[in-house]
Amino acid sequence: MKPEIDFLMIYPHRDLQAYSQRVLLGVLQDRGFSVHLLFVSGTEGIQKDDKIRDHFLRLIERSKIIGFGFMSNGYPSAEYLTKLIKANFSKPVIWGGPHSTINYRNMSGHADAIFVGEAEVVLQKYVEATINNKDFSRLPQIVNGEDDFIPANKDFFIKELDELPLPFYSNSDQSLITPDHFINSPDYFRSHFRDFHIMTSRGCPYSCSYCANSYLNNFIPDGIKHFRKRSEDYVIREIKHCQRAYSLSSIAIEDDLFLARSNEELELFVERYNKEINLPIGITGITPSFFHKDKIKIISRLPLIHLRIGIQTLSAAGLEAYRRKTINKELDNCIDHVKKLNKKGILFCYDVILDNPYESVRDNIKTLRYVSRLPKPFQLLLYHLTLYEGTELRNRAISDGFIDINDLAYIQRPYTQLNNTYINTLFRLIESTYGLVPAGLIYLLSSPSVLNHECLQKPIKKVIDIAITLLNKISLQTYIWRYLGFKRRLYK
Ligand code: B12
Repeated sequence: MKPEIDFLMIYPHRDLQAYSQRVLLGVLQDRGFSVHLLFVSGTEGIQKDDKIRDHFLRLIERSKIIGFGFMSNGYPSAEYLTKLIKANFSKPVIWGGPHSTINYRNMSGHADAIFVGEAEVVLQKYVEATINNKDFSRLPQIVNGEDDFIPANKDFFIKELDELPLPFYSNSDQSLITPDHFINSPDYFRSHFRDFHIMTSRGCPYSCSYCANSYLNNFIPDGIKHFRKRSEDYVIREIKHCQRAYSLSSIAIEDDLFLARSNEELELFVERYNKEINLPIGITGITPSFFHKDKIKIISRLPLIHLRIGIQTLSAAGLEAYRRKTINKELDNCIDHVKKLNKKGILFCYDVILDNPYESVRDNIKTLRYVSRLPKPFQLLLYHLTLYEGTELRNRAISDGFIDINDLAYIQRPYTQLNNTYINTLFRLIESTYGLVPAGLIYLLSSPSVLNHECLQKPIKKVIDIAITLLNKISLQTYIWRYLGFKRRLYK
């Protein structure tokens, strides 16, 4: 008989990083509770395969409390699995994460309790109370349909992130369910957790209208800073702790804004990182407005492999709609540094958001032409604009008739699935050639003489679509990367 689990955390996703869920499990483990982390990548396996369903139900049977942590795209899986658990057991099932925080008022709960906001303190108190059969109805941040909702207060929030115990990084006490397999071998986790995504801070001072961040800030009580950083000492300890459990080959800093740290803080981090870790490292979530020359100089001393910059759009209409009017300014001033780093084999990745109903084709062309001139090669990451609950732009798009609130499939659309338009095909051409397609050709293909003639666009689009399929088949990246000596493999 396998040991009982005090708290089973289910993350309805295949991404083994599960950062927030590991932070919460770290806290519970530190308080002496036994925990298990289960990844469920789609529910097809559990629905169709009796053996996989049995594995799932056996894990539930061993657990005292079951929690789900998810974003909006994980909601359907969380709902399905909760119903399945409730049909077979009478055990407490709770939900938390950004989707629950934003939507708790209108979630037709199958869960016993929905947690609102950051939960390091309240979850631990809830688990303590539930396991000891004590009352938890006076705890804040919990919606359970019976008691009045008590909003967050600062005694239940982490003021300094360094106060937290280290997250749960372990190669045991984890399982993964895919459509075809149930996996719980420590070796699998050790060898598949290679690239460690770490968050060295929380929050973002910007309020881009497509991001739920500013809405999530409403759930941070007075007296707690919206933007909080971990010290470099904590970050280094966390990486070492993770290295003990997994065979890490690289690190990626996933903060909204790593470069918002002061130059002194960055210096300190670089010094300790190089001395004590020295694994290849990438930084994502770089906002152009923080991409200053002095900061670039400091981070260039790291064993850098990639830098990812959120451009999103260059058009005035797009920047206005996104509330990012001043954000892209610094990028132009740093192009020389980009070129230098690029030559050293550091891969630049640029995020661009497409399919914004508030942008015209002319607006898209501005972004397209700008991107085509960036120092090459680079990786272009194209996103279909999906407006999640709680975002300012979603409310605007609903009142302007661009989103049907009854369309439940809306939040399920993968962000990689772009609208099939001529202009998006040109973006995809840049994407699949890693920017190597000549800017002159992009200018020609986006010139009025083509755009004003639909009869021209159709055959050109067809040819480019075929070329893109072929390029993807021959895996151009491997050749380019080998030829140029690039250090970073690409984002998938
Ligand atoms: C880093 C990040 C990612 C990373 C990793 C995320 C992670 N933590 O696992 C990556 C790049 C993988 C990612 C992917 C996506 N992300 Co993201 N991401 C972020 C970002 C920048 C930080 C998230 C974070 O770690 N915050 C700090 C942690 C501590 O906070 P937290 O996650 O909210 O967790 C706390 C509480 O929610 C609660 N909690 C969490 N889980 C549970 C479980 C239980 C049982 C309980 C009780 C409580 C609880 O306690 C936690 C600790 O205090 C945020 C923006 C932001 N600043 O929040 C967007 C954000 C969370 N992402 C968002 C989105 C939309 C996505 C994607 C759906 C994008 C896409 N189209 O594919 C995917 C979904 C991937 C998935 N796992 O399902 C949205 C979520 C909005 C929503 N309505 O769900 C945000 C808010 C940004 C935005 N665009 O508005 N993301």
